[in-house]
Amino acid sequence: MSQLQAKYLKDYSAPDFTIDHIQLNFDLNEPYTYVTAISQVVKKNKEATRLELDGNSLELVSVKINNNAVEHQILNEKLIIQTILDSFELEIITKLEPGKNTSLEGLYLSDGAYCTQCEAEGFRCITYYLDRPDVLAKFDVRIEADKEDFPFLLSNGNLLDKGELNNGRHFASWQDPYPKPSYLFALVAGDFDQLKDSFTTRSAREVELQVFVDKGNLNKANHAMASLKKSMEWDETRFNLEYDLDIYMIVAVDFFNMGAMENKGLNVFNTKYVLADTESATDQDFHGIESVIGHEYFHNWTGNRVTCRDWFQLSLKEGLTVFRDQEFSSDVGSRAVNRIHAIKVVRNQQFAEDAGPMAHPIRPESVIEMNNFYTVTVYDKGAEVIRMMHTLLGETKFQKGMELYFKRHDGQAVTCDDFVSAMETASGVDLRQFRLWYSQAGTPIVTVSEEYNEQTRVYKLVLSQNRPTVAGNNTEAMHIPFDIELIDSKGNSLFSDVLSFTEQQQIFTFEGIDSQPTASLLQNFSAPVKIDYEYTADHLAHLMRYATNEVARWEASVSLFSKTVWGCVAALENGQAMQVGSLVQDAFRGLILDPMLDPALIAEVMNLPSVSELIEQVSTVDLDKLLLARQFTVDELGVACEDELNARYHDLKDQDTVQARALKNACLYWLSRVGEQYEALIEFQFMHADNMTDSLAALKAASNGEVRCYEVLMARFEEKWNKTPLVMDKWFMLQAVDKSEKVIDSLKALTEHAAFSYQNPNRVRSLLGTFAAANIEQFHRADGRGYEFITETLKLLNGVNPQVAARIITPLIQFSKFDELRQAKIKHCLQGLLDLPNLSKDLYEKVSRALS
Ligand code: B3K
Ligand code: ZN
Repeated sequence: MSQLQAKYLKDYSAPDFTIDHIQLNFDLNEPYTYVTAISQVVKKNKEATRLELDGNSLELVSVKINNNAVEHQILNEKLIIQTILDSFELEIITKLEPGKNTSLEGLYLSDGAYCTQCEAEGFRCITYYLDRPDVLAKFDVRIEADKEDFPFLLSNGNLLDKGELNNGRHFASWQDPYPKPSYLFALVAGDFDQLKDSFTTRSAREVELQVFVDKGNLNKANHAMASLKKSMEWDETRFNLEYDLDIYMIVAVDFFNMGAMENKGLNVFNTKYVLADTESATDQDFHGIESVIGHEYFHNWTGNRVTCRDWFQLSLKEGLTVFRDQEFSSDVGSRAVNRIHAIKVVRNQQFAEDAGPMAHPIRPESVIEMNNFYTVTVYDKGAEVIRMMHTLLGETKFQKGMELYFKRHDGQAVTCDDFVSAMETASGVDLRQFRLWYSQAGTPIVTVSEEYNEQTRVYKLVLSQNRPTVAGNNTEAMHIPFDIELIDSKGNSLFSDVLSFTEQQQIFTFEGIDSQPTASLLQNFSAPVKIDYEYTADHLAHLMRYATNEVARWEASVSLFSKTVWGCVAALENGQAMQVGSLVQDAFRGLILDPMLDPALIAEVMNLPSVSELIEQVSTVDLDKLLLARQFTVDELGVACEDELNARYHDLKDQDTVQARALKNACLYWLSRVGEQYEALIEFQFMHADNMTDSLAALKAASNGEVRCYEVLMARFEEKWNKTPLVMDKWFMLQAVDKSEKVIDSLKALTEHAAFSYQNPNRVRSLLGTFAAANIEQFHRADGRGYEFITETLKLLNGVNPQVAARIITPLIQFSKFDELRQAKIKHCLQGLLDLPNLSKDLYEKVSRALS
């Protein structure tokens, strides 16, 4: 039971002992692998006599201190040794069964290759250790394995030695010169295709670059390699940061719990974020690869060179590194489109987390299972917090802050507060109040009202802030950078700047304003808050046309669409007919044909807020009415804009750019429901597509329009791709969002599909995760079968892979906005999980929080 107890940030204390060097020897064998760990332990607290080493599901073979067997005990998975020595050599031998490890944490086999995942606390599944990020040691690693099956033996740092052994075995020795916490350790052993290249840093050091992929996939590794080189160059130019080892390796594996892992010099990646060619991967996949490769690379400084003191500080590295990867994508691509994507993640997923049982500040204060805190709050809201500092300081001072941060803390394990202090000292900007963003959870709501006086020509904006109480600590007013533009009736910009909103209520006065202006509020999503302001449709249409900021124009369209949908919901409630006014139709018509706008941005606007995005805007929802109202609005707009959609589609159809494809396919999607006549267009695009972006878009349109050829196209697609797992994931995802009643039965049948496996996280997320997260209609069906189906899945996954289970459960615990009947059905399912005799900590933490 003690395993299920929370740990608290306030209880942090520095370790009594540290380890400054470890020699790790792996004797890789099936079914048993032996690991010998020889650590140099140093006592830090003179009073301490009890060394407690973390472990998890380990079989201990032996323990020695200075080469002598030593008395020890194992208590709650920890190895405990009493000692009076100030420093000593500790040798521990453990015995592992990687082939049986389906949790994909620690050492496991992925398709016949050994690999590791240690963050957050997976190293303790390999050996007993001080498995905490503030213990930094130099690692030497020696790997032995069969040469034929495992020709590549990889670990962190530089290769020191390799050679042949008896019985067809061989070895390799690696040395990482940079002290690191155990979570950054990695080992890979397997047979791969290898893509090699090199990068010359700006101080003229030659770095060897290697990407390892499953045999036969070499031609799909080029984009990953190009992305790596782009990232290295960008970090030098924008952040003045150079790579620090002679070699950088990326290994792609198909069995992986998340996107990728930034192990020092040896990143391990989910194949999804490495493998791509135009035939099998979409433009979006290409973009995702570039951004994740960038993210992991950027961790080398923000995460590895300077790491976290404890796991509560996770946002120190993740928020900052997400900010860096977002800036990278924006500098090398469209800033507006990238910003819109980031805003959507925060609004739809992070706000939902804030409103649910797992709400936590970006620096959490209590944790049961650390893996549960790799969240949109820590990552994406964390990045918004860094972005706000960037807004308040400006690029130059922000970079000075970064420089000071590295100067002070290179080689250390530090806190979020250390980061803010560096920013503060270097810039001279007072960030005392700003620090509340690290400790207060929940989404602040900014209520906006305005006053205009024609006589005095004074316009006033009154802002007040409300903070939801999460864990009773959100009592202080926060520092909110509030970006606005004031626009006159002719569309001229009158004022544009970031207001520093720091009080509970604050009035901002603008003089010399000739007529009532239209305000564009919280431009660029300058803070992760919600706005409470009654926009009129005219106001929004004006902003859609005239706001200087592209993101603000997108924002206005989102609000206009949402307002229309909610208007339809109200009509349904009052027994009136739903209506989509001509103003809205005209606004969208104008937009589709706008020759001045980046087509990708228009596509973004046409990607209308989903049901879950709409739910985020209200505190309770009548789901059935919302579904009807949204579909009605979408269909009306499609019919109203048919000519424009059709024209734009044909205009773009032969253009070979990412932007053109994005808009063309957005048009096809809208047209798919306009009438049967578009079935042929969809089918034609599918049959003639020479790239995955277009074929998948045709399938999505076919599914959305419920056209007759859908099943035939899906069958063709399956036939063509059934041996390519990443493409089958796309097919599984389409199956999962099928809105028809029979979907649950189909999904059950698909779990028997040859390409599906409960042990593979990508497959599970595509088929089952997508159903829970994106098929609102069927997951939330009134009879509760959607909940039951996912609960059954979770019971199964609880034993196979708790981390994956704990990700998939998210939509099931975010129920507070739904009606009582649905809530009761969900709670019943959650109770069933809580009653499981062997419920993992991962699920326990989420389920118990949801039910309490
Ligand atoms: N740091 C890893 C995530 C580890 C998740 C552990 N459950 C990838 C990343 O954020 O770059
Ligand atoms: Zn990261």
